[in-house]
Amino acid sequence: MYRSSGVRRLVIPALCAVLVLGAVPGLSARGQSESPIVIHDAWVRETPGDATSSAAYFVIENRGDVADALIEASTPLAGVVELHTMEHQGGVMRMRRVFAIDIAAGDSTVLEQGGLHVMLMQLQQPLQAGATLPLTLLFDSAGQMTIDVEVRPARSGGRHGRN
Ligand SMILES: [Cu+2]
Repeated sequence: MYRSSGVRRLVIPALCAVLVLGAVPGLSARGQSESPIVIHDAWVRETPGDATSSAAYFVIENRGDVADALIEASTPLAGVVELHTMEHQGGVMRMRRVFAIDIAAGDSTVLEQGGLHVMLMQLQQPLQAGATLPLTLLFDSAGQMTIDVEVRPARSGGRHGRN
């Protein structure tokens, strides 16, 4: 309200210029998928009983020419969200926090059960299959995006058919 329209006029064309430059390789017709980062097959595990933690999985595709990294994730439904990986430690698989998940240029990185995942803790409500959870992802280069993540039963894999 207090901002003069003059300032807005300067800011908006500048943003558009950045978005258009970013879109040159893909030349999206509707101009809404400017990001070189594309998320596929996003799902989050249903929570059994009164569990308050879960994990989200998806494939991150980097269609751009520069390497990128997922550095942060958040959702209003969880108090704490961390990036995790799984690794062997003395014969036991343990989760370990990581601070970046790299996606090479022109490549994809898979977050899946038994590997990289987005850990959701302090969930404020149970996650029931069929619901969706908004997940905001912050990339080092591509910036922020929010995706809808489908809640699926715990036993299903990340790549089962959808209907
Ligand atoms: Cu974890």
